[in-house]
Amino acid sequence: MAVERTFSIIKPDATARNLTGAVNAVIEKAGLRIVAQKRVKWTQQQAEKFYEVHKERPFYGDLVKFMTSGPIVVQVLEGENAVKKYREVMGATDPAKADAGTVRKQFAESIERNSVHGSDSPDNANIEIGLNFKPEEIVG
Ligand code: 3AN
Repeated sequence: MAVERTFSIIKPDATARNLTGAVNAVIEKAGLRIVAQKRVKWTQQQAEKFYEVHKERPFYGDLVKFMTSGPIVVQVLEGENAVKKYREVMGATDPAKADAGTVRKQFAESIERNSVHGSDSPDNANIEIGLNFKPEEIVG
């Protein structure tokens, strides 16, 4: 199995409730290494670009508004099968459907305010990392 990287966001609902450390504890306990991390506030343009694939979905406008409503923590996570592993650590998009012990089961407020984002494929991980980090900001 190859060591892989994935892109993660700790969303505004989680930073607002001081949960950055609690989310990071779940990530690290699962064996994923946080090899880059910074706290930022996205502009509307950055959020629109990041969520472009959801442009036609009814929740797109609200999602962009939410993701620009406060600080977020963007991260690069590294480990064996990191993309799939982090999806498991996050749990289902809808926290009501998320398994026990997952980040979303423990912390998410709703399907929109669901505390974390993780890339859904290695190709998208590379794209999302490239949108948010310079290569020298990632220290593996
Ligand atoms: P995931 O984040 O689990 O990959 P996606 O990619 O389908 O889920 O959705 C991206 C984000 O859009 C979600 N994290 C969530 O914040 C929001 N979202 C998805 N589905 C809905 C929905 N039905 N209503 C409101 N927001 C949604």
